Amino acid sequence: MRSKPIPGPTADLFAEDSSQQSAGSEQMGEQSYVLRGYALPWVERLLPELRHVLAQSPFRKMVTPGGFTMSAALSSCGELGWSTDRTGYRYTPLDPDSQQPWPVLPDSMRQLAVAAAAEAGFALFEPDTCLINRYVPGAKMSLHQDKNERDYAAPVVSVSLGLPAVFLFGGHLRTDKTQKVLLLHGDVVVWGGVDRLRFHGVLPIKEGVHPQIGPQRINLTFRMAG
Ligand SMILES: O=C(O)CCC(=O)C(=O)O
Repeated sequence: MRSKPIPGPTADLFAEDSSQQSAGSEQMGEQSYVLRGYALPWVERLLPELRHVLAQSPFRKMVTPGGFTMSAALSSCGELGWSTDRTGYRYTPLDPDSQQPWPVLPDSMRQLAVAAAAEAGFALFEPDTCLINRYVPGAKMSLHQDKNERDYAAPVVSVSLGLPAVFLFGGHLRTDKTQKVLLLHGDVVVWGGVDRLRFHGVLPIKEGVHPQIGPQRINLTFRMAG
């Protein structure tokens, strides 16, 4: 894939106008890419399906094993869903709130994730879970590694909708230097292979209102967990 390097740390990450979404890809690491605007052609089909998912398994606040309430609200769909409480992080086939299976992963969402993974060099990606994160202004995600999946052969595919975010992409140690990557509505980040376990996170979301998504950012993170 032909890609541009990520803009340097001196770039003004919030200076861009989200209406000027560019196409193309940027390489963050040996096997990690930002696919600019890649989700845009799917959004119109995807949003009603996402609303349907959230009507079945609404967003909820979760507590980490350390006792902190996450600032992002979460839900899931697919054969497995991710959750956390005081006893640990886990994937389960049932939504712990309803004790019903998580909503089915909608076709549009699955197709988008499979196509984005292939675009980034990961053919045959078959996600069995999509974690849905909702960030209101001020919400963030601390640096972490995605390690609850059974094996790390499959990549992580992460779709940004709504308000802009600054994504932090670090190394294999929490203390490694992070790249700051501005993610706009429709951008997709894919990381896998040698980059699969790199620390990542999201800086607090700035105030704003997105014309389609409102005063929030929704992130869809597809994984093969089981
Ligand atoms: O919201 C994002 O862009 C990243 C989400 C994330 O890191 C995660 O769900 O593990």
